[in-house]
Amino acid sequence: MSLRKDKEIGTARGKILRKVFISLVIFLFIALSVLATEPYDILFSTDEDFSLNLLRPADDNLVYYSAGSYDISSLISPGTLPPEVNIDALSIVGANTVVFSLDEDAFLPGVGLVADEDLISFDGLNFSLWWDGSANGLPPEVNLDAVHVISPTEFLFSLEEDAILPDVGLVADEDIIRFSGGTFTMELDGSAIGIPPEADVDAVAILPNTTPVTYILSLRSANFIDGNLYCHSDLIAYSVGGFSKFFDAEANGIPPEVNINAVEILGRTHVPDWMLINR
Ligand SMILES: [Ca+2]
Ligand SMILES: [Ca+2]
Ligand SMILES: [Ca+2]
Ligand SMILES: [Ca+2]
Repeated sequence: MSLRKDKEIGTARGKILRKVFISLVIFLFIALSVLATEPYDILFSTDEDFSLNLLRPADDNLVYYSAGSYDISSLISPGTLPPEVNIDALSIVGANTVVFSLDEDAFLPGVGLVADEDLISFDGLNFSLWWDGSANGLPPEVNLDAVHVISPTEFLFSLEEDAILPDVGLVADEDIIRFSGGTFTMELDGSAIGIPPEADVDAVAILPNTTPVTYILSLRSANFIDGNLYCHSDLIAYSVGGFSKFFDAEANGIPPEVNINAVEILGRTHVPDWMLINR
């Protein structure tokens, strides 16, 4: 084979490699852009009543955040719950149906006494006892302070106090536990992944359609994780890659004294059918 032919083949190979490389760069750029711009809406509740522009959200309201603006959600309209109760955990489980928990035992219309470790559902008309905490093995003295429903029979939760649970044993208030098919398992061992033992996780959700799974967490009080300070209203993303700030509530107008104590994340483009809601 002549030197010239060798050169031609080399040049052709170089061109192909360059094209492959450029295509790869373009593909990665598009993939990363899609990831970065995936629009999410946030539904949350706070530990206290507060003022936000013209809104006056109460601790038993759900606040809806979308593209820089806030509204009080009509999923549980103001005045639906007794004014003395505080929602401390929330998840969307179906068309207009919210599963939530309260931070103290209370009487609810149509249900009667519900405990702070129970999960209650509201479909826009009626309250029902969705999951009876103590009947399923939670010590009655603990408070369930975070929930994320994965399917009608499986959910993640956290407790406000350290406690001993069936199947898993001692769980801490920064841990996330999975309840599935009647069995408790450790989903996220908080201190093992770097959350300080003195911190309490008070809200949990899962970012829709993420692989590996990305959890969204909030803390009850400000703490350092991996050298970064997260305050009580921050939403923190956690996946195998580590922790990052997902939503800075204070930078988005929430008064610094207000703690976000319940959260749900809604993907605008990839919401599972069973989670579709009218907002
Ligand atoms: Ca609340
Ligand atoms: Ca509760
Ligand atoms: Ca907790
Ligand atoms: Ca919090």
